[in-house]
Amino acid sequence: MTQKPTLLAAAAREQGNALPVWFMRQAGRSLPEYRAVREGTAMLDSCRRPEMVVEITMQPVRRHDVDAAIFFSDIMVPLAAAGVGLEIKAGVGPVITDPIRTAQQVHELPELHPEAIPDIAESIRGIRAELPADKALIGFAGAPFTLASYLVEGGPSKDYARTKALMAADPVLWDELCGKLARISATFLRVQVDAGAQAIQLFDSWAGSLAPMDYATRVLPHSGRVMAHVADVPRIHFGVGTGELLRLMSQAGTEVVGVDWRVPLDEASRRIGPLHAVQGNLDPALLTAPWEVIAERARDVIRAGAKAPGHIFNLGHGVPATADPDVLTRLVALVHEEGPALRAE
Ligand code: 1CP
Repeated sequence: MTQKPTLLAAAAREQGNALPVWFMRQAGRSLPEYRAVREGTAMLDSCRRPEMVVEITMQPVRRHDVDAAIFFSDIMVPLAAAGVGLEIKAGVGPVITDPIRTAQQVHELPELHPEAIPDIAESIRGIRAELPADKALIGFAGAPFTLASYLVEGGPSKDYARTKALMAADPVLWDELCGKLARISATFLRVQVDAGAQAIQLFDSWAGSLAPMDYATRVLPHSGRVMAHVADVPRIHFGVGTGELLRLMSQAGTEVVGVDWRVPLDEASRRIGPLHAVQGNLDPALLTAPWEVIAERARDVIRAGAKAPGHIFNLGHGVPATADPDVLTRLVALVHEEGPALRAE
């Protein structure tokens, strides 16, 4: 008998007291077995080798017994596959060869054709073949705003000044840029879902830098178009520092809203309303605290999440590179062992 993954039940607000757990950036730098596999291969190259992608995706599932695998890739992979010049520099992040500075560059931004990424479908099928039936495979993509921020700034940014200036000064060009990025992300997600991804997460990691009015008019409609393209699977919508945007983000066409550590989940759910599950939100910085402190904070997260109509346990953002993998394993065990009783309180 195959059991429906608890993550899918939670997204459908039908989990009862079961509590699924996975971690953003669970596949990656905190694992020695990841560093061993990646040795000598550039980040973007590793994302295009199905054997490597399957292995890296499965590593945290084997080690931590998390309830979901997240496809090992990067939000910049579909842009690179479309032909945008970029590199992912170790210790920095994405770096764009020719950052967008002119309207012409927006007009010339290439499309992504599914035929350009046969390896993505192959990787997803390979993961599904190895993943136990009670665990879910999550596909993902970057949301148009977060992708635009890299293309316009040229790399990671603290204030997104050029991006916000473009959005405010030339909304028509901004909408053209985000419309194109929405199509690229939608294609990337569609290929993953068609190959077997059972849920998706749209990462709008940096949307929290925006005022709600700008988010509502210039960002949300584009993210909504991406979501509409994969409406046949549960969708998770995540950003950092989005306390003021949570309700708007729930309106993009999503079943689950990802919440960072700044807003307790009961309050987040109150802001979002009864029709959405929440995901989160232990502060990743706490992973270096003594175990009893982590355990108490995790219990607080579980109790607050029990007040929402559905809850997927996660961190408030990605696993830090310095995290001790054994702490993550212990955290998964705590969520599984204590979660049901805490939810029933
Ligand atoms: O050499 C390396 O190991 C590079 C580090 C690394 C890794 C492991 C990068 C560079 N990307 C990834 C993988 C990755 N990226 C995953 C894998 C699956 C998992 O979660 O385990 C995912 C989901 C992403 C998505 C991603 N990339 C996001 C959204 C998630 C988030 O953290 O908010 C973002 C913003 C990126 C851009 C990016 N890629 C890499 C870095 C260091 C960054 C962030 C740079 C910045 O601060 O702007």
